[in-house]
Amino acid sequence: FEIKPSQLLPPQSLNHWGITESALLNVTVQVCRALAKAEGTDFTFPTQPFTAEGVAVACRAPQSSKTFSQAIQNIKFRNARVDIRYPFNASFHFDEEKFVQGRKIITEGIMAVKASNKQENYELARQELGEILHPLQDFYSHSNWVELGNTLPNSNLIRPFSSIGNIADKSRATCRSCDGNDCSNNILEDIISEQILTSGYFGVLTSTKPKGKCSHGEWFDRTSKISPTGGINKDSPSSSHGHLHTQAANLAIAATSQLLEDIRGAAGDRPFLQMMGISRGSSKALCFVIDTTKSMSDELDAVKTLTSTIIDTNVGTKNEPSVYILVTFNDPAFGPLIRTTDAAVFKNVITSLTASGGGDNEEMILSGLQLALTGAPFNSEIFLFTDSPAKDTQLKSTIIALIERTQTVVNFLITGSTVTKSWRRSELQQSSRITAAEVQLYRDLAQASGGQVIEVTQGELPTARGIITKLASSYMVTILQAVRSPGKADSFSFIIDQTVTNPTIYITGSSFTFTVIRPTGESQSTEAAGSVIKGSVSAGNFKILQLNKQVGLWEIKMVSTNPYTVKVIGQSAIDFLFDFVEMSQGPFGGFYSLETRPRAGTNGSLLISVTGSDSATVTDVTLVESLGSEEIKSVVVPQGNGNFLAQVNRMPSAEFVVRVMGRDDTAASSTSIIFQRQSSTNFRASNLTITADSDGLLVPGEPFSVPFFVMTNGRGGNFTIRATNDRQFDSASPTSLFLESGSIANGTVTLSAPLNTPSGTDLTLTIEAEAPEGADTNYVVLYFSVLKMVTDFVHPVCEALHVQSTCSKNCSSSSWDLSARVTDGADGVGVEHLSLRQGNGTLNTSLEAGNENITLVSYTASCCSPDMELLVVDRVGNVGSCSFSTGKGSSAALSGSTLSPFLYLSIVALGLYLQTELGDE
Ligand SMILES: *[C@@H]1O[C@H](CO)[C@@H](O)[C@H](O)[C@H]1NC(C)=O
Ligand SMILES: *[C@@H]1O[C@H](CO)[C@@H](O)[C@H](O)[C@H]1NC(C)=O
Ligand SMILES: *[C@@H]1O[C@H](CO)[C@@H](O)[C@H](O)[C@H]1NC(C)=O
Ligand SMILES: *[C@@H]1O[C@H](CO)[C@@H](O)[C@H](O)[C@H]1NC(C)=O
Ligand SMILES: *[C@@H]1O[C@H](CO)[C@@H](O)[C@H](O)[C@H]1NC(C)=O
Ligand SMILES: *[C@@H]1O[C@H](CO)[C@@H](O)[C@H](O)[C@H]1NC(C)=O
Ligand SMILES: *[C@@H]1O[C@H](CO)[C@@H](O)[C@H](O)[C@H]1NC(C)=O
Ligand SMILES: [Ca+2]
Ligand SMILES: [Ca+2]
Ligand SMILES: [Ca+2]
Repeated sequence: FEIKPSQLLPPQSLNHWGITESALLNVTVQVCRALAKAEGTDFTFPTQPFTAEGVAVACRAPQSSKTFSQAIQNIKFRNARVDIRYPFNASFHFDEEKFVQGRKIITEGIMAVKASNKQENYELARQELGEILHPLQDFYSHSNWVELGNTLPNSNLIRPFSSIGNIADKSRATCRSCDGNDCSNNILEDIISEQILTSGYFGVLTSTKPKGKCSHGEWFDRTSKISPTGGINKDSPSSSHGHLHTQAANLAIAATSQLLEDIRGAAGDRPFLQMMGISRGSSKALCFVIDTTKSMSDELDAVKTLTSTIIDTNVGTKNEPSVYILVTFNDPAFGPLIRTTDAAVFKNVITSLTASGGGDNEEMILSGLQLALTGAPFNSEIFLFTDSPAKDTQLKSTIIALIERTQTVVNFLITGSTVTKSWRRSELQQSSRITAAEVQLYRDLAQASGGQVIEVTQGELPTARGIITKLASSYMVTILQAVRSPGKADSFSFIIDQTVTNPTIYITGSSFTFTVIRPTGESQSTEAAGSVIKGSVSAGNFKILQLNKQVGLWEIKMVSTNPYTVKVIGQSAIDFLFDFVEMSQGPFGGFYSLETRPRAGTNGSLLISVTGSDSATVTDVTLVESLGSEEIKSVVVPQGNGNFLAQVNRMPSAEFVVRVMGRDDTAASSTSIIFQRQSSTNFRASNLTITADSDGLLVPGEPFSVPFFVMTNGRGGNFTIRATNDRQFDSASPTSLFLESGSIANGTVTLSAPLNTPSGTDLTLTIEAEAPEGADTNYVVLYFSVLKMVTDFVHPVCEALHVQSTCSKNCSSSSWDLSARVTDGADGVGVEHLSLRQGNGTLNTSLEAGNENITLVSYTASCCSPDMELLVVDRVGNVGSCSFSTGKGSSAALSGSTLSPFLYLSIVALGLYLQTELGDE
């Protein structure tokens, strides 16, 4: 299928984006419906066609619509990237009869997705998932599966070691030349009648096509110009076999749904939804990075109280974090990252923290922060507590790269700084350990991320609770954010729209005055409650002003000679997400999202999606210089499905933020909503280009190479290279590369994971290139998954031992029960979990005495629930399913081996339905 945007394709054309989105929305709806049923709550299907917003609402998780959209977007980008990265590798597209090789990519990838989900590395799971959906979908477009008359997907593409079909011999002719432009009859009759599977050859070299084989077809494919001419692809309605495009696309959607069902079976419903960015409470993670060195003894108690209170306040509410994350750091130790969805577990971890060690005054702060940035979901809000300067300042540029890449916000809560010292001289005399110059590092990092540096005394720490709770709450949106360093008088305007609640201004700095002017013209310069300001909180270097809501254009005037930051936030469902994208120069066109800084001094594009409203549109996208007032406007082109491409003639030369203006003409409101939102993250462009291949899986104990390329449009010279990974795995790479302006240099990072690294572990590798004298830097951030060789590809099986039923005509007065054995076979890795997919009876499991490889299952249900389906997953994620039933209307009492003819046992695995009559057991 195509990866070009759908507006460049003929009408009714489905591309990889649309196919992927349909299946993701479809399966997510199925999962939410099943969960609602299991929980006994109502479920209303969203209206067709499904949208992320509609599905999030049906899943009772409207607050997750942004993270859900983002998950879908990531998977789609990763899918499309396959055409950009490997346009000519036939295995990734099921071209050239590479069926076995294509299937291998899919089945290995499925194992990686399952292993990543098991470790709750959802970001990585999405990446892997996108990559394998591409070949899976291409099978239906590039092979003759549809022409063979198949109306169901080929389930064996997601199962290793099964028959994909009757694959044509290398020497067997499969096509004849097309009749002019008419290719509808070019597959040979014997191929069709004998149900032989083939696929088209594709490439710029005609010599790659063996005699008599079909071609892919269309302009880029030279092989289709030699006999047999023409092609068989169904990529779009105008392709050689375009008349079968819709059928192929629908099969691709069904096949994608089937693969997702398999992932769901292995993960379980809730974790599957988490992979999709949908959680019950808030869509946000709560992420703390805490200094546990001795000097924190006093503060640590305050930090514990603070964090415990935040956890308690939010448990069970809409603001309950989707996941809790903690990284502690000391010196020289830091980490590990602790990640849990269980508030009680998290609180225990926090309350058991103790302060000790650390030696000198400087601590491993950035190392701890690096772990948090790589382990937290994208767009998280991190809170770092310390009283010390950083020892590992060499990580600064790596941290900035990770901030830009993940669009995560980092907030520092600093006790014992000189700012607070001047406030409470006596109290801090003995505990002051951090100078203004040292705090500057934190300011730089916070500023890059759009976060705050809050300097307070230990006694003021509880005041920070409100800030944390607010920043980590659902629906929090940034409306404006600006920094002036050095400080100067300036004014900032912003729009508060109808959807925004609790509009609030955060100011950090010292010795400033402000004036806030609301749309109707009243102004206020004091923080006491008044007509403009509803209330305020101040402590240390920060001030929070809560505004009396009024819709329209506001202004804040600041006067200060010291550096300051102004941030306007509020709560609203309407928000946006975006990626820097480039158009591929490859054969298939299409966007790809940058894993690096965008190019400086040239044109650039951003793909923007509005979230939280199906009717909202983007009207203006502006790149605003962070420290100054330069603004670069873009041309906005709608792409359909709530996506907008914003193109600028030139990327800003200084740091910038992305400001989006839009409107929403909802039926509910007579006036349209005009809204303003802004990225928290500050971005930079670069004259350096750095690319790296980020594919493949890391096998523990085996060296893994990551080749990378660096190019500069700026001055040449010796460029510093830094390759950092967040797991402290052994790694080797060049430390510098010589580059002439306009030339390309290459290097390789070699990594190796220790033998005992568990499958599903994620590894984040940041490769940075820095121009001479630090004039410019660029980076590429790569995510890898560790996967031990999987040898067990067989799902567990069930065997019914005993079924007994007293079912009578009146089902509610009778019940049935079942006992069964479940095993993963002698060579299997063992059963990991069992769950009920269908049936509302009671399930009990135990291990057979003396044989831990056998799980005994007993199940009792009312005769009104005559069917049950058991899902059985082994330790590497192979999913088996067994269905049992008493049969409707069956009234015979059953016992022992006298089984009702209605009773059957079936084993369904990965879509293959195998039904076995038990009557003759
Ligand atoms: C295509 O990709 C597969 C899987 O990564 C790889 O094993 C194979 O060597 C590649 N083929 C070519 C021709 O590069
Ligand atoms: C939607 O997903 C379900 C499984 O979750 C699958 O049975 C069904 O075929 C899918 N629908 C389409 C249109 O692919
Ligand atoms: C950017 O400029 C190049 C030429 O310099 C042009 O080929 C390309 O189409 C432009 N891209 C966009 C998105 O305008
Ligand atoms: C890129 O190079 C141009 C000219 O060589 C220079 O003016 C500009 O500052 C550089 N940009 C960055 C981000 O280094
Ligand atoms: C770059 O480094 C190499 C070796 O470290 C050195 O020989 C060379 O002179 C350097 N070139 C420049 C332009 O600094
Ligand atoms: C990498 O650079 C070396 C020279 O340093 C060159 O021989 C090699 O071909 C380059 N590799 C690639 C893949 O471009
Ligand atoms: C069926 O059984 C239930 C429970 O024993 C009883 O309440 C109900 O009246 C019975 N219904 C009929 C139609 O016999
Ligand atoms: Ca310390
Ligand atoms: Ca220390
Ligand atoms: Ca197994």
